[in-house]
Amino acid sequence: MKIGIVCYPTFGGSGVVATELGKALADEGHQVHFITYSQPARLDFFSANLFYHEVSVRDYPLFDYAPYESALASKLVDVVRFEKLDILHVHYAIPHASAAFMAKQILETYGIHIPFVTTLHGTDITLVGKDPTYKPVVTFSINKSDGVTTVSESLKKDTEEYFEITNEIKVIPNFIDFTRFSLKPKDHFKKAIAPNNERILIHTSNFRKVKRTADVIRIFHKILEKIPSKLLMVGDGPERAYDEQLCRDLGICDNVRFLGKQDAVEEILSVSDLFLMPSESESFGLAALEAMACKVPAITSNSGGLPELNIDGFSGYMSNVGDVEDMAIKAIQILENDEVLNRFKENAFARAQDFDLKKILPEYVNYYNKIIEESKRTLKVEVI
Ligand code: GMT
Repeated sequence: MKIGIVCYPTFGGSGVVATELGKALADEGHQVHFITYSQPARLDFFSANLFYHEVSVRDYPLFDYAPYESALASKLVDVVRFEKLDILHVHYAIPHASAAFMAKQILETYGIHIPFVTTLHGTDITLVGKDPTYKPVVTFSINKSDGVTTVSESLKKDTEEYFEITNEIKVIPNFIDFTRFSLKPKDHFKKAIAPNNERILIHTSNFRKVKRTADVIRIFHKILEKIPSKLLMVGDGPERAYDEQLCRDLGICDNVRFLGKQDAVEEILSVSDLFLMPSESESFGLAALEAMACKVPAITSNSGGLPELNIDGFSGYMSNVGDVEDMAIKAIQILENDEVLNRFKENAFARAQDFDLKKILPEYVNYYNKIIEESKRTLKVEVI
C-alpha cells in the first residue's frame, strides 16, 4: 500500500504517533510518504520505504498569516498525483482534515479518487477544535473524511458531544514500540541524578497550561517532605519559566532538574521510579504509556482517556484534576516501600503491553483496507 501521512512534525503526541506509525508501516513493506512542514522529530534515519516531502509555505509582504493550509493542500495534490498514493492519513484535524478534503476535490478534477482518514488526537477537539473560531470547518471536515479515528473512547464521546457528527468513528488507541522502549537502566546515569539513591520522579510534556505542570512541582514538594527524591522535568513550553520560579519560591531547586527537550526520553524514563501526569485533559496520555513501557508507574489525573490507560491501584493511581494532596499521598504510598514500588513497576510494564505496536498496527492496516474498499465501491455506484 502507498500511504501519505500528514502531521505536525514537532514533539507533540500527535506527531509522535504519526511518525511511529509511518515507520512501522514502512517496516512492514508499505511505502510511506510524510508530507509535513519540516522533517518529523523521530524520522532521523534512512529507510527504503520512507519518503519525506516538505510543505514550504511561501511568505509575501501582504500576508500577516501565511496560508499553510493552501500550501499543504497543493503539496498533497502534487504528491498524490505523482507518487500514486492509495490513501491519505491526516493526524490532528486542524487544518489537516480540511486541507485533505480540498486536495481530494482538486484531485477529482484530474480523475484521481483518493480516500482520506482523519485521526483526532485530543486538543484538536477538546480545546481548539470546539472553539467557534474553527468549529464549522472541523465539523465539516470530520464528516467529509472517508474514515475517522480517535485515540480513546473518551475522545470519541467528546467528539460526538461537541460536534454534529454524521460519520462512524473508530477508536484505535496509542501504541508503544517495545524495541525502543524497554531499555536496561544505565546505572551511571541514575547515580548522576540521584547520588544518594533518592527516588526519581519524572514529568514529560510540552509545558502547556493543559498539562498543569505547576501541580507536578507542588506534588513533588509534598513528596519531598516525606521521601528523599529528585524530579526530572523533561520538555519545554510556555509554562516552564513559571514552574522554575515556583521551584525557587518553594526552595526545592536542588532537587528539581529541568532538562528541556530530549530525543532519547526512553533513557531518562528507564532510570525513573514514578511518572506524574496531573493534566487538565488528556485524550489518551501517550507520555504515561511511554513511562509504563519503561516500568515506571504513573500518578495521573482521571480526566479524558487516562482511565482507559492507567489502572487505578495497579499500574499507578488516579486522582481528580487539581487534587495535589491526593496525588502526593498516593505517590508516597508507592514510593515509600521497595516491594510496593517494584510491584507497581511490573504492573505498569504489564499494562503497557496491552498497547504493543504489534497489536495496534494491524488495526490501522485493516482500517485503511476497509476505507479503500469502501471508497472504490462508492465510486462504482456513482459511475453506474
Ligand atoms: O498536548 C499534547 O500532549 C500534544 C497532543 C498532540 O495532539 O500533539 O497530544 C494529544 O495526542 C496524543 C497522541 O494521540 C495523546 O496521547 C495526548 O493525550 C493528547 N493530548 C491531550 O489530549 C492534551
